[in-house]
Amino acid sequence: MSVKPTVLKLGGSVVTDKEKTLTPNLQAIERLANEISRANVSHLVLVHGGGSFGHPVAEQYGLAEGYKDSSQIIGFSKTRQAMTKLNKLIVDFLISHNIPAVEVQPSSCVVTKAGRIQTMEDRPLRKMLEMGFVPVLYGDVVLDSEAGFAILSGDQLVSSLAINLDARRIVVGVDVNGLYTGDPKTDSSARLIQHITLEELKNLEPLIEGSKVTDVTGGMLGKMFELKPAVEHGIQTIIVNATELNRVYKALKGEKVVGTIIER
Ligand code: IP8
Repeated sequence: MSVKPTVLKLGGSVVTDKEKTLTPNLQAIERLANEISRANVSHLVLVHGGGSFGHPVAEQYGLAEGYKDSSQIIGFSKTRQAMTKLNKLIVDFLISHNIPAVEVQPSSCVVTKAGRIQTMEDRPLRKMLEMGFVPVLYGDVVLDSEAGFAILSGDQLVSSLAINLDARRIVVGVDVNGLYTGDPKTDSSARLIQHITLEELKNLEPLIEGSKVTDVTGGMLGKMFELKPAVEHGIQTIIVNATELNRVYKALKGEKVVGTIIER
């Protein structure tokens, strides 16, 4: 591809209300559609998380453990449907801001093996980018060659897409300011890391894990695990707070912004 694409991830905690099942955060989606439109990035791929759409249904049917019995089959359909609803909503907002967004359904082009992407038919997606469309993918429940099915996180998808498309930059929009040295909610000495290399991250991991911190950093470490291969590939990755006005806009434009830059 002649122009290197940017991959933007919008976390489920940003685009939905995680406390209320099947509830989108319409205000946030509208604001972000506006920021994405103003940033006017050429060659953009968007990936969003499941939040209160995919996760509760997938959990109800134990889909993360793979196929165990036929009662889960309807759960697969319901999870897919919940994700499609959220995706449609996001795509609608993007289109209303004149962004040529097109849904790309991960479960129709990805097969995983033990939860990791084994194959992905990305030719339509590449052609879409070439033609100026903005493909919109999401964390999804997908078919798995060993487990029957698996939950494919948006983060794994982001990393894999960024590597395969040789992306210029990954922007990860979450509901905290970035990566901290501890849990900022319980540890007043925790500070935001503005810039970190993979080597530095390795040294920091035991410290963070050892401190048994909650979701904020724990979730962030899980993210790091998925994003590492893309960073190793040389793709600059920035984590920003997508619940704050203009952080995603600035990150997309490559402007200075509060957040954590991760580099090789
Ligand atoms: O929110 C998971 O995607 P994530 C999607 O990016 C489902 O982890 C279906 C639970």
